[in-house]
Amino acid sequence: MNTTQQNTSPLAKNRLLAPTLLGLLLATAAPLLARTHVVTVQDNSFSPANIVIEAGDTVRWINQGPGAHNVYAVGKFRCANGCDAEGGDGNAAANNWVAEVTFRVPETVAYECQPHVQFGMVGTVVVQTPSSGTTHEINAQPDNSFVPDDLTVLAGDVVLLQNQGGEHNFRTLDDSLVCADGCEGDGQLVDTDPTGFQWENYVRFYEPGEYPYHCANPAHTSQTGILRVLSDVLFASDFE
Ligand SMILES: [Cu+2]
Repeated sequence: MNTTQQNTSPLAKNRLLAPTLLGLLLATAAPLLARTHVVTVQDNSFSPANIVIEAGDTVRWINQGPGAHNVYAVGKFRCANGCDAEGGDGNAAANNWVAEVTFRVPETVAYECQPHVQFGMVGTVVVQTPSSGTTHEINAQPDNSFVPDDLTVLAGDVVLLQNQGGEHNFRTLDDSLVCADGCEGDGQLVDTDPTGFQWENYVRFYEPGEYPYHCANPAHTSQTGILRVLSDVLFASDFE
């Protein structure tokens, strides 16, 4: 999914800048890049066992064994060599697997390693409402529209996609982002088909570009919109 994971691409734009300015930009951009949080998995604990993130962030578990471990949250995800929800193998395994789950909703998620829960191998992910950067909203409406249907944000900003009523989803033209009750590619059990559930998803957009989107409900063919993500280093072109 190219909307949340390409954290390194903004750096490429900075390559030609003077070192001092580059350092300044990197220092400024650093909080926007720290959107993947690493948890080490090792006999028989998670480290850190409790992690606080913002909705839209990703947790990456890295298994260092040597026992066979996995990460499992009832009704949400089960991952080791990939996540079950996406055709991966969530069975506990001893190899050096790396698994990622993205969280879209403020909530506290408790998880465990299935074979070692009785040894206290448990953890929590505390997902908070995003407070860094600016948060915008796109609302799927009961009248089968999106409000606003033309939104401009800066790279690094958050957009709260939410359903205010009616059977909707949110789907970009290039399928890079498909969301309803969760978003595709998050590693979680999600339902991305149009639904009347009052879904909400926080999405942080890193990649500048234009993202036309629509609701995939066949009865809502005119329910469309466009999201424009501007580079947050526009002035960099003056130095190249
Ligand atoms: Cu719709």
